[in-house]
Amino acid sequence: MTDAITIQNPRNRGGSTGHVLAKRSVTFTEIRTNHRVPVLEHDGFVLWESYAIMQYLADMVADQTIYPISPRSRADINRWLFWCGQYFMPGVAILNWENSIKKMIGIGPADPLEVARGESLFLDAAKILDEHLGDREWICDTGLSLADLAIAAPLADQHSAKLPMEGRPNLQRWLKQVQALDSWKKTQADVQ
Ligand SMILES: N[C@@H](CCC(=O)N[C@@H](CS)C(=O)NCC(=O)O)C(=O)O
Repeated sequence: MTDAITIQNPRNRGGSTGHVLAKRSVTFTEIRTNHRVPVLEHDGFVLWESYAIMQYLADMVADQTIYPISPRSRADINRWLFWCGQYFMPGVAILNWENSIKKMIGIGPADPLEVARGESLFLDAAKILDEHLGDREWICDTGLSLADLAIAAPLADQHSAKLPMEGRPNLQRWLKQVQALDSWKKTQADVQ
């Protein structure tokens, strides 16, 4: 059992994100059922899939506003979380792998065919999000929500992943707005 919530972080594999663990009950290898990070362990409860983790953590905070409990508000936020996993992340993941991670771990140059595939997927999804953000401050009507945080997170690597974000002014404006949040800056400082 632990006295603190642990989130296994991709940039700090096998360790915690800086939250101090009083005691560890399990090793990362034991809990990484899906062979991916992040994984949350909270008092013996193990949870993977980042959006499920975000929802769980939000639900534990009284009076939070980033994941409101009304069914329609939740449905709207959930819609964008599913959209992100299904349509936005595939392009981001390909470009991150080809343009950034392969170089970082020294396994050769980017594959141009894969880069083209990633760019095409990314551009299709970015267009939809950019248009959606044209007349709104945040992705969902209830204000800043888990949808903004989940979708902005992979864009932190936009330069190293060479994500084609040019010509998407609403997306750029929204991302700057997320990155200007105090909570965002605090988290970024922890992972750098
Ligand atoms: N849908 C999953 C994706 C998890 C995922 O693909 N994580 C990557 C890092 S961002 C990973 O663990 N890759 C394998 C590795 O790095 O060993 C989630 O949102 O948690």
